[in-house]
Amino acid sequence: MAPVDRSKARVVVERKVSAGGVVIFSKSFCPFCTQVKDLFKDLGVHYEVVELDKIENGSTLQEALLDVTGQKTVPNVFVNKTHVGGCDSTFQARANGRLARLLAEVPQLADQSTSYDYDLIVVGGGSGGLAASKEASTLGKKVLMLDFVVPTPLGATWGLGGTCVNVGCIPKKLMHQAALLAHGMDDARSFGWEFGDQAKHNWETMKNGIQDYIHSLNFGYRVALRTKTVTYDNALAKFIGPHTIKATNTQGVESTLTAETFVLAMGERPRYIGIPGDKEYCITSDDLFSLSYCPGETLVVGASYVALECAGFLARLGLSVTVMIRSILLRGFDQQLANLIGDYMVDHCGIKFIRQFVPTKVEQIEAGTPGRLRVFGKATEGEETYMGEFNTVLFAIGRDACTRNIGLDTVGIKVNAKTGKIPVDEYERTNVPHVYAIGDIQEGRLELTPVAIQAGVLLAQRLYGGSTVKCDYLTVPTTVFTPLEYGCCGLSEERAVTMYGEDNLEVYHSNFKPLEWVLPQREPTQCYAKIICHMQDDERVVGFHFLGPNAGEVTQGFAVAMKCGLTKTTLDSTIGIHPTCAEIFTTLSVTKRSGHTTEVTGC
Ligand code: FAD
Ligand code: NA7
Repeated sequence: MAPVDRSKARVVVERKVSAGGVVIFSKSFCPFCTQVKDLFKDLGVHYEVVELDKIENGSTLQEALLDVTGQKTVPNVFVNKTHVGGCDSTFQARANGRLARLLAEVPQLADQSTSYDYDLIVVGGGSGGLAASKEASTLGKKVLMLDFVVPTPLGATWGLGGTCVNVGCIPKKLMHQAALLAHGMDDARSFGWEFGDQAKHNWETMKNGIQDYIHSLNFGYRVALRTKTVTYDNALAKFIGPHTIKATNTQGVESTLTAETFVLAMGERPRYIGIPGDKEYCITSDDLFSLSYCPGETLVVGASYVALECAGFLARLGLSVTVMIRSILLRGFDQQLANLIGDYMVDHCGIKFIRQFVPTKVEQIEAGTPGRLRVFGKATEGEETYMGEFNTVLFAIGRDACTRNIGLDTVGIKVNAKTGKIPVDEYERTNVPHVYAIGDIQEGRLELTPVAIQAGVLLAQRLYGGSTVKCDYLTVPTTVFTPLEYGCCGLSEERAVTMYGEDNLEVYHSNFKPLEWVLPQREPTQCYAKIICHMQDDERVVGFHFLGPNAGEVTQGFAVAMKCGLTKTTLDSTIGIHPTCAEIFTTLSVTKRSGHTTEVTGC
């Protein structure tokens, strides 16, 4: 470079900066400059460096930098034409996400897609991650999926497939089935079956059968990924740059991988309450389904669906079960139905409820399989008190999104500080343009397997298949697999009243008696059906609630109808299938407003 005066040097500086990208004015011997260069290297970001001590006009350029930026020292860093500053400012920008945002706007980085290792890296191999990976690969993209399970405090771990397959829906439904069989055996005698007095349940046989099935699913997912040519690595992912991930495998071996686009699908893990003894002696659903011994007398802490489902099947397997409830049952669900479920669990399953209590301390009396634990608790407004002895304490008090300590701040991805969830828009976009989030880590969305799968498939189709179809998060059906199952779709009565006002709603309801219950003489008042209709909208069904056998099977079809705009008139004109439980919805005539009885009459 020929000698220049200060004003010309200023033009040189401005021209370099206006070219965009990352420009570092540096001195080759300066350790702070080295730190900044290393940072961009780690981030996998290309940068242009001007070593002021190595060029003829270095000192004049440094004067010009002072004119342009007010900073004379080096390093002096610009990203995408924006002045970032020196070493401290650059690291600060990295920590607070400003750097990630600026880098995301650098066009030349986006253009470097061919130099990335993968088109797409998916973090998490559960319901959402598997679906997105396979679909993206089918659409011709080079995909890497990373999945890693951090063992529970008691050491439980599992294979590919995420929560649903290993420690969620699948083992839960199979244990629920074991419980239903117990009930079926009680009923069988009324239908003429004769067998010995004592039916005995073997936990180990059930657990082994379920675990064998899960292992076959783990294997099936690996094969499916191979068939779809998705590269799979059993490794923990951590962002170290906007497009760069460090993957640490089970042997502790690290690799650095880059991709143009990322889909985050890390799911959630059970929360611990943070009282003495919780992590040492207590279990969560992550431990329960692979527990090598029968849990014995169990205290379940929590009142949401995971807590009540586990309490339900353990009780029906013959165990003494107590549920400690902080406030209400099934927050977010229709409270009338939630309380009917609770009544049934107490009256017909022998489950004890301790209401308005929280645990404060768990002590081990003796180790064993199971051992014995002493539990202390307190009324939500009271002093600590001794609650009793149990073999097992199961916490089901919510789940935390796996979004912490994995470098999301490095990329500048916004996370709700309170919930740990990632806010996304209707296209599953995070605040960082090339990073998407699906499944349980999304803020404000239903935490259900089919929701994660649907979002994953549709996202891949939009990214790589030219589709514009978005995931419809409304009117999602679900079922709580408590001993008496509860299926619902749309709004709870409370929510409907808040949204539309009580006067604008007509609620139709009825008890019903499954024919299968007649011979065993089970009480007819327990099963219940309710629909909530919006009067001004042609009595459109905005809430559907079913408490009875096979609730999932019943609810699924009605959910389809609701998507098609189901109205009360359509239900009335539909001919039922007799004799079934679901037919009750074709004959609902009693409104809540009327106050008339909902008792079952006739067949
Ligand atoms: P997950 O399936 O949780 O998968 C996330 C994966 O990412 C995990 O394997 C995790 O270990 C991995 N991971 C996390 N961090 C990293 C990282 N940094 N690097 C690499 N890998 C990482 N839903 C239903 O629809 N029906 C049910 O009946 C039902 N029952 C349930 C019962 C229980 C007891 C529980 C706990 C859940 C249940 N669910 C049910 C919910 C369902 O399991 C979840 O909604 C679903 O699994 C969410 O899928 P996901 O892809 O978001 O996450
Ligand atoms: P949820 O749905 O978050 O519910 C948590 C339950 O635990 C709920 O009943 C809470 O009572 C109770 N809770 C929360 N914190 C405490 C403390 N500190 N002490 C006592 N009780 C407490 O959690 P789940 O695990 O059942 O399900 C989470 C997701 O996992 C679900 O959506 C599925 O996708 C699977 P509260 O009503 O707040 O008083």
